[in-house]
Amino acid sequence: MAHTFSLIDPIKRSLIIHILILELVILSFFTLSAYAKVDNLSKLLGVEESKAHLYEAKGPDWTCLDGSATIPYEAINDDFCDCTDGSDEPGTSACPNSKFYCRNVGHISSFISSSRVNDGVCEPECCDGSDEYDGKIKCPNTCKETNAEYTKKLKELEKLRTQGIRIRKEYIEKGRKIKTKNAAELNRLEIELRAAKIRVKEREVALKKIEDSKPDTEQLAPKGNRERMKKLHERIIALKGDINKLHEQIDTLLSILKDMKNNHNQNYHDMAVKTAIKAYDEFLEEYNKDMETEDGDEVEENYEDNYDDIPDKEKPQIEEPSEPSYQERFLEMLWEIKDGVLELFGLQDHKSKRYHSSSSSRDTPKELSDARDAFEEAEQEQKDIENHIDEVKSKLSQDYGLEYEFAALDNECFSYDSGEYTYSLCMFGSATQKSNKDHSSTDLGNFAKWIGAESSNDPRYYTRMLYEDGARCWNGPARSVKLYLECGADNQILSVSEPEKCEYHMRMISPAVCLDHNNDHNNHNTEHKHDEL
Ligand code: MAN
Repeated sequence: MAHTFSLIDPIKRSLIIHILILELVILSFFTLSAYAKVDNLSKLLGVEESKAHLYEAKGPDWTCLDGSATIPYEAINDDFCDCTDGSDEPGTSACPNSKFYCRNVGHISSFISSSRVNDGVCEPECCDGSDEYDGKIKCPNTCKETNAEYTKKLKELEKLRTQGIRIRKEYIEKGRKIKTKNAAELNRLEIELRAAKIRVKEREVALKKIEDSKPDTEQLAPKGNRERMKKLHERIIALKGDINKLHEQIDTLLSILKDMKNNHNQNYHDMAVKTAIKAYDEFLEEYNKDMETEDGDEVEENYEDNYDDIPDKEKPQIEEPSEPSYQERFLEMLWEIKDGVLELFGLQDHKSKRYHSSSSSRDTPKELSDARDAFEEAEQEQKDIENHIDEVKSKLSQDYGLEYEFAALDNECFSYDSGEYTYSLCMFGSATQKSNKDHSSTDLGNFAKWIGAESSNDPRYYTRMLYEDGARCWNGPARSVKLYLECGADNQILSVSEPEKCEYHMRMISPAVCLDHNNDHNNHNTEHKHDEL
């Protein structure tokens, strides 16, 4: 090689030497500037643009952003955690609490936990691939594609929002009509109520007049006895049906308690469970004894027959009821047990209709009984109107949202199948959880209030509903539901979870919450808001 080189003429040789020197100078210049660049970059690795100035070298030392320590400037991003806030290691995974910033040029920048830096996984949040820079794997820059997909999704969402806004306007219109209709209905009912009250008064006077003109003895005509017997007979058959139903319900409750006794966790010394099992054992002993002797107390089968077919002499004699009979007391007791047990298990949503002996079917002459019926009918009419008025008033006082948009959804029910349960929720009504296995239903509560924000002037106020006072949880609170509403083109429950025992969260989309931000009209201070009727 040296030999070959020596053969080149001196001018050419000197030219080659100059070129080589020049190349060396250029190369070392670029190498040095690249080093400087890498070095500078490495200090800024994982730092967001707005905080870059905090990482500028202002001397040999650098102070952690929380002031917890002063370290050599070189120690930034040296893969060793020096600051308690992790601010010295924004670009490495050395500090457990620091965040790595992905610039994601061409898409939206984001942060990931620094522990995910150089972990061998291309994080989807870092479409620029900057989270994996140690060379172990290569993450391609997908920001262009990610952004195109994101923009497409945004457009679809925007389309749904536009649809939602349009439907919400329809809801508002519907709400306005419902409000007007209810107000008119209330007016009409109040007029009807005045007329009904007059009718009651009139019929009361007419009845009194007839009652005053009849001697007491006439009020118990023998011919009425047959009627009364017939009614009693029908009543006994109905009561027998009630008894059978109660037996079935007692059997259901006993099987629930039996399951609890057999399947409860014996290692978990829950006093409430132990007490319940003890009470169950005691009850069972008494109950079995009662059941053995019960056969004799059965209502005779021939009561099922048509009363008119029973020969007169076999018909029981009528006596005026004084003290409640054994049967009445027994039934009363059974109803109380049933109410108590159902209440204990949170299954009681309304008080059962109790058996009450009635004296309204006294034997009366036709004129008197007609007058009494007419009076009772008028009284019932008045009560019905009053109940109807209460219903309409409660609807009129319901908070149906910023622009009455939720009135259109009043009593609309939606459900969601989670696999184990089917959840149902009726707007402004009740929520339930139904087992997909045994179809037993659990009350999750009734609508109580809006809880999206402190004040109803805040637009978020009408984005969250609370349903409460559901069936009590075993050793826990009464069940309740928080319904989170998001804008969507239709009404749909998207998910149900139970983050705390017996406290359920439902996510739902609805056009009712699609506010048109370009239109001030549906911002908080609207003219329609809560105008009193
Ligand atoms: C039932 C359901 C559950 C709830 C438990 C509490 O199984 O209502 O959602 O967690 O009761 O015991």
